[in-house]
Amino acid sequence: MTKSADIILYDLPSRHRGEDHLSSFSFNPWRTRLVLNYKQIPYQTEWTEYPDLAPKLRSLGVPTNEPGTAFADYSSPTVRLTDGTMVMNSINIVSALERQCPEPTLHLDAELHGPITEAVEGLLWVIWWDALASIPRGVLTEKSASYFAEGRAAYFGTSLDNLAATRGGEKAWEAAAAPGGPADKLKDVLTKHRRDEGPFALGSQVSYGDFVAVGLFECVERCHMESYERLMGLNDTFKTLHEACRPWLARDD
Ligand SMILES: N[C@@H](CCC(=O)N[C@@H](CS)C(=O)NCC(=O)O)C(=O)O
Repeated sequence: MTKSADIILYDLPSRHRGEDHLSSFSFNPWRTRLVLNYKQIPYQTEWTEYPDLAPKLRSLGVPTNEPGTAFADYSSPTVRLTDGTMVMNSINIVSALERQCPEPTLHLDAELHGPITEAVEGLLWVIWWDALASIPRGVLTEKSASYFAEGRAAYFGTSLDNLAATRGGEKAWEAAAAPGGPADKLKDVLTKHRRDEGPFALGSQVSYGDFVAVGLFECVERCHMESYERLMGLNDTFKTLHEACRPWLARDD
């Protein structure tokens, strides 16, 4: 294995900030990028279009994802550590980075990322449809757009526009806001473990679980502003947490 000075992050490019400024958008890669930015670990981004992920990562010797753990056999985020080791899947990556660079810690031992991931995914699959439909149009480069639209349509059995029409809009936001529903569940898990005052799930200390939630907030903001405003409107905790993490969202490329 060849050593390299910096970690390499294989991330999916967005053109939503302009064709000449490719930037990160997708919620899973954002989890890893937040960790790298927070820990101030030197890294380079290798933009990898959706159709290029599998051939590139396969050629680098990465074993495929365990069935059911990702959208495809090969996924972003994947990183190449400085010793040449390739690590795929955001939870494996944060575990490796915590071992390699323990300070400042992201408190994986508090084990909040599991319940927060569950609550984030519970909310995501209610509110995601309008943002999802906008991704091939306003976010992805031409190379990824048709791959993404066709792949997701095959997976869901219908077009992204039809998903937005049937599952998106007002009824999605009503379902998200129902008492005891997905937004309440996420708010609960983001607040009930606080050890002291502060915007984070642990209170004043940021932990990896916060980055799981903020990955979603940042992704929705970058894909579909109207959905982002509605998402933030579901609970004040969400906006407070997102704003508290802005320093680690600044580097997006
Ligand atoms: N559980 C994985 C999920 C990764 C995942 O599914 N990433 C998506 C992008 S957000 C992906 O790379 N999809 C590839 C594809 O759809 O072909 C993780 O946390 O890293």
